[in-house]
Amino acid sequence: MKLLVLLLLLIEETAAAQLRGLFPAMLNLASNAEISSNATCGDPEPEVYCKLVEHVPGRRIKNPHCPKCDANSVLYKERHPITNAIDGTNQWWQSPSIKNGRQFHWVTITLDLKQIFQIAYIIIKAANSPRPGNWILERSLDGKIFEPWQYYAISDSECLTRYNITPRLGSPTYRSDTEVICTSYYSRLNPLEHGEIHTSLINGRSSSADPSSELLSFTSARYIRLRLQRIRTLNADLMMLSAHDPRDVDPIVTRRYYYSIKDISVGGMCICYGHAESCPLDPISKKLQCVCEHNTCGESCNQCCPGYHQQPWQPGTLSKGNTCESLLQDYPQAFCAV
Ligand SMILES: [Ca+2]
Repeated sequence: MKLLVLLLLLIEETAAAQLRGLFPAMLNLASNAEISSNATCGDPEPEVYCKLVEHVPGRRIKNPHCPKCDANSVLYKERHPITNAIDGTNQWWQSPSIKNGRQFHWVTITLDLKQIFQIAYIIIKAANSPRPGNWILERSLDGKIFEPWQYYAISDSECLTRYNITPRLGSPTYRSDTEVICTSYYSRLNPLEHGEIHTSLINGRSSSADPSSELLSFTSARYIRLRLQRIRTLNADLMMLSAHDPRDVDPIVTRRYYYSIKDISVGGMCICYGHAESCPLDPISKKLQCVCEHNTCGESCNQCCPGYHQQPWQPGTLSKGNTCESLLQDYPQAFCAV
């Protein structure tokens, strides 16, 4: 009797797996990415910087200390390479301060995930500076053509003036699967250190519960780019910095303005079109590879295996397995045989 119950449960489980799509686990894809930036503090020359938090009126600290960054230092604490943004420790990346010139408002960081994934969210954590002010989060499949995922601006009015997009007020929301919004929510001055930026690409969109093909395509990326375009400054310094070349302004002011990033996490998964729940590293290709089920084949389980073409291939969804069925026997008969 017990054996029969177990057998029935097994059949039920198998049937349920046929009924719904299979999805691999979400991973932090940043930890295996290649990351690069076009500017880093202390490269090529050592430079001194000060922390903004030690210079805010009312919070003035008696003896602010202004450390040195030096990309070639033997001391790891003086080096702030971009790899610090994905190393899983509290070490951080830092950009040159605007003491070096106005051009250091514009800094680009690129992550290469080395294959195309479906990206669900990106979390960026600042280190010893406020979060970036104006910037664009972009994605690309080929590393050549980049498209925006989201715009961030110092104020709602800068969404319009800089990016020509009506600002989404308050905490970000999305009206469609592929809407690209502009938000000032994550560019606020406070906190002055260790602020976070949470960007959701799937949750909160129309078809997030059972993603549409538009949403799947919108969230597909191999390359992720952060185009930083304006450092957040204290309002008290804004006028002076707008009116003058930063190199003519007292370095006491300008050396406290730079970007810093302690961590970038990219939550995403292999694209297996709802037909694999496992996606291990292939030792030969060095890529994550879907273990296709539902009688599917192909690199992304994107076709029916030979001999299983009774119906055309369809992606598995949260509600439907869309298993490829054999030409020789159909499923009800297979279950009767068990
Ligand atoms: Ca880190």
